[in-house]
Order: sequence, then C-alpha cells, then structure tokens
Amino acid sequence: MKAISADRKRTALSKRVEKIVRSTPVYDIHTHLYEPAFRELLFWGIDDLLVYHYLVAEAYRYLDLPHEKFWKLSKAERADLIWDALFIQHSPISEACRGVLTTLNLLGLDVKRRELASLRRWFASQKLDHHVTRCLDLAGVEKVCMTNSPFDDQERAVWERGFPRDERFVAGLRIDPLLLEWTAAARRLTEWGYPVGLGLSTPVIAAVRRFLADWTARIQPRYLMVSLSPEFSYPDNNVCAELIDQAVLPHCREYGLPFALMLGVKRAVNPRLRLAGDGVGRSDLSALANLCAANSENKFVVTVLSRENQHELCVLARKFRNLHVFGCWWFMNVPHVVEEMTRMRLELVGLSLTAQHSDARVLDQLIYKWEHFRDVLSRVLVDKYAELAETGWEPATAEVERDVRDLLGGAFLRFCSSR
Ligand code: HDL
Ligand code: ZN
Repeated sequence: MKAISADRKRTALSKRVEKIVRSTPVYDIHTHLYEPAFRELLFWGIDDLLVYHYLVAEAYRYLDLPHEKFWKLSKAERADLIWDALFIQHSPISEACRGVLTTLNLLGLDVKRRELASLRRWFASQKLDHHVTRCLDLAGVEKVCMTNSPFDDQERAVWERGFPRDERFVAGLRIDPLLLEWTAAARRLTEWGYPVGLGLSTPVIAAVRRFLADWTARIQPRYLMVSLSPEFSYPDNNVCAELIDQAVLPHCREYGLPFALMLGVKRAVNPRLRLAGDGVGRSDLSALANLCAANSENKFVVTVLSRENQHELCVLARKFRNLHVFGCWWFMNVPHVVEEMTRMRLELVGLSLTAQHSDARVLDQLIYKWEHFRDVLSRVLVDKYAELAETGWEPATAEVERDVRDLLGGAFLRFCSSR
C-alpha cells in the first residue's frame, strides 16, 4: 500500500510542478531577436529557421558544395539544401533539427508530409505583428532581451531615426567591438563625434564613457554585455581589461547596470562557416573571480560556454553575491547537458540564478527553446521537490510558483535592483 501511495504522491507532485513550469511567464534575458520596428532585422519563418547557423554547421557535415558557392545561394536555396540533408536524407534527431519540428508542430503545422513548399505557403500568409504575439504567447515569454550593437550600421540607423518601443522587448547594449577591436572602434567613435586616439588617456576614457552614456540614454539597456574568449584575463594590461576597468565598470556603477559576460567563445575556428564557424574553449575563471572580488559595487551576469567550466562557475556564485549565473549557452543548450547543469546549479547555488535564456535568432525559435527547456526544468524540479517531501517538507504550490518565477527571470530582476 505504501508504494502505491508514494507513486500517487509523486504523480500528483509531477502534475502540479509541470503545470506551474508550463504556465510561468519567462523573462528571456538574452536573444538576438529585434522588436518589429527593426523589420528585416527580425528573422522569422521556415527559411530563417532552416538557415540558422546551428543547422548550417550540421548540414555541412553532409554537403559537398564549396562554402563560397553555398553563401552565394539565396536563403531559400540554402534552406532547401539544409532541409534535404538534415530532415530528408537523415532523421532530424539533433536538438536544433528537433527544435524546428517542435516549433512547427506547436504552430499547428503538419510535418508528417515533409513538404517544405506547404510550410512556406503557410508562413507567407502570416502577418508579422500577429506572428510576434503568437510566438511569444506559445513560448510563454513576456519579455525579450535583444542584442543591440551601435556598431551594426543597419541597427544604428533605426535607433538614430527613433521609433515607438514595443514594451515586450528590452535592449541589451552589446560592446564586443569596443572591447575586442579597439583600433577599428576608435575610428568609428571618432566619426560619431567621440574623439578618441588609440592610447587610453583620460580624455579618451571620457569620450568612451560619453559614448556609453549616450547609447544608454538612447536604448535604455537592461545591461551591458560582451562575449570573451577563453584567453580573457583580468586584471591585465591590455586594452580590453583597461577599458573594462576605466570605462565600462564605472559606467555600469553610475547607471546601476549589470555587466553581462559570456565567456569561452573561440571566434572563427572555421571562418568559411561564418556565424556557424565559432567554437568553444575552457576559460580561466580566475579572471571572473578577480573581476567580482575587485569590483564589489558592480554586478556581473555570467554564462560560460565550456561544459568543463560549469561547476567552477557555480562555486564562484557561492563566493560572490555580485555574480548572477544564467543560461545554458549555445553548445550547452542540448537536453543532456541542460539537465546536468540545471541539477548541479540547484544543488550548489539554489534558486538565485536564471536557469535558461533562449539565445533565439529567429522569432519562431522561442517556441521550441522554451518548450524543450520547460520539459527539462519540470523533470529536475519534480525530483528536487520529491526529495524535499521525503524529509517531511511538503512544497506548497505558492512556494513552487515563487521558485519557478525566480528561475525564469525573477531572480535576475531582483539581482538587477538589489543594492
Ligand atoms: O555571442 C553570442 O551572443 C552568441 O550567442 C552567438 O551569437 C552565437 O552565434 C549564438 O547565436 N549562440 O546561440
Ligand atoms: Zn547570443
């Protein structure tokens, strides 16, 4: 009798947790999506789904076509090749392939017939503004953080023209070119009226801070963000570390903004694959420990790309209250690793973290990235609450709702507003 009631208890708990995880809205703290005002910069629909760089990388394990010919093809021609290679010639079993099918299925489309033409007809009949709302609703996403770069000419023009903001979209001020390509960035800042020479003299630092202040006023970012290679070191006497110390961190303190770091990306490991050509490396996280220790007034929102760095990142989160861990980034975002990371984070850090972000580049991807993650989160949380129940600590529904809200953006918002 005892075993049956234990099973019944777990089944009831699973239903309760799954319902809460499924219905809790998400604050998606990092994506590459744009609000509709950016028009063609917002990717959506079946062809954008298929030419996603994750699928380019996987398709190129089968394609013989020289890369330069591939890049000369139209988007639809590239999508045809990827559809054939990854969905028809082979089962679409990878996470990125399955994601396309999850999205199509949840949009109510029939993939059984494997007919790309009919899928294209359906998307061609959709209106963007309606489709944005439908995708956000299906994904359960209430806020989308964009990746906004003043160094992107197309994007900058839209910001400089100005437009009525869509409150569902929040800006993220991305500063990779400023920190990582200083010579070119200095030239552009000078063009834009921020006279900077190459040396980081006081007037140059002042001009950089004015640049950051102007773009903060223009786009109202939730954070400043940069992605850094595994070789990133801090402190260091290179331009990146000095700009962080002298311009970025003081700016973040002045405006009460977190500095978001994405560590461990090796850019252009295979440049012929373009965006699909980036790789991963294990970072020396002593740089992060030094950053958090030396800048206790700054807040750091951090994700790392190497599976080998995940445990150390959790330990650092236990050492530094100004460090907020987020997401299962890029090559980490596959169910097996997401489950491993999420279990480890809950067991080592608890609930003061952001369990996932989507990194969506195509609007429709929000649907699968959050569907797949909610499945994993439910599985992990059911185990964790069942373990609590075994001690006699029965988790109340309101407590589970509070915890899930925290993991899906609530802890991040509290971290941003805390002293
Ligand atoms: O640097 C980043 O923000 C990464 O997320 C890259 O954009 C990467 O290409 C990506 O889309 N990963 O999911
Ligand atoms: Zn990203």
